Amino acid sequence: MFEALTDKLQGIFSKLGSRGTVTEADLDEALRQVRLALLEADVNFRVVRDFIAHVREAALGQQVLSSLTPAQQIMAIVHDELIHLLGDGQSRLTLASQPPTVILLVGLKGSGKTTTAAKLALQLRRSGQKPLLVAADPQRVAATEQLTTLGRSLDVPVYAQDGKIDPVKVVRESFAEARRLGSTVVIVDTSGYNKFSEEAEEDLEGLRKAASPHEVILVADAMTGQEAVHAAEEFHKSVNLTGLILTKLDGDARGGAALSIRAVTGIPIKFVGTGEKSDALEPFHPDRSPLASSAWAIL
Ligand SMILES: Nc1nc2c(ncn2[C@@H]2O[C@H](COP(=O)(O)OP(=O)(O)OP(=O)(O)O)[C@@H](O)[C@H]2O)c(=O)[nH]1
Ligand SMILES: [Mg+2]
Repeated sequence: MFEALTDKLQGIFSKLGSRGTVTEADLDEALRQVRLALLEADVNFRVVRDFIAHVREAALGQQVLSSLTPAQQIMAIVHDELIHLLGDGQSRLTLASQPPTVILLVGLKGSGKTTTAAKLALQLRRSGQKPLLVAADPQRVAATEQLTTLGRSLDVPVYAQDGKIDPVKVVRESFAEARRLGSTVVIVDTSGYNKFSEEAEEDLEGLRKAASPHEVILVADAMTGQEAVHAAEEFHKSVNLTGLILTKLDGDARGGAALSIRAVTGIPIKFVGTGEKSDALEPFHPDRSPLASSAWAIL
């Protein structure tokens, strides 16, 4: 993730760093190149515009051009702004003071919700929780079976109903099962939508009422670029997301969509998916990502 962008930024900074003095024109030229690099990495144009404006303003405001180390200080500003884009600090799952914690996973079709539900269950169990997976997707053929199989392979219980299911009923009735099993976290897998629509809004509102979730997490496929950014905004407007999980960061996603989703929604990235296997889920640390360290690499 972010490799190409990281390389480009390093190139821009090392050129700037080779100069003793930096004029305002040099700054603008470097920012023009940063802008292009971000756009090429598929960062949303509004996010790029704000990013460049902030960096320029900070650089001129802090009078870095007249300092002894202008290039370094510009890099430091870019570095801070990149971390700010990715989110300030790690964001953990909110656990309910009265278990069970209820987590609703929502998103577009094929974004990785079902896989992520299993990954989360595994991760939570490793941290001492007792997860219950709930199969509340009536759309996808064999969705229930997919989750049940994943649960079985991880030895995590799955609450599912047979036949044509009503997801709201499934969610309501899953709570009795959670009590019976002493589950501390209930993870609800929901239907994927081709695009955000009124139908999606209605379905999710029903599920939200039935589940009273502590976390509503958008599972977004980082490979789908600006489409994922747009969908994230729509989902957030309608269902009040509390967190993001970006999947498929092991693929050749340019990373820009990931950056943009977080920036346009203001919602923290809680985890990233880095593979198909159930243990390929990592907590997200904005300051440890390679992108954030790109500015430091040549200081
Ligand atoms: N490489 C990679 N593949 C992933 C990741 N997460 C999910 N996948 C794959 O993406 C495909 C879709 O995953 P699902 O979990 O079924 O997606 P979904 O959102 O539940 O799909 P629907 O229920 O149809 O909306 C599967 O082939 C997964 O193995 C990831 O982080 N990396
Ligand atoms: Mg699914």
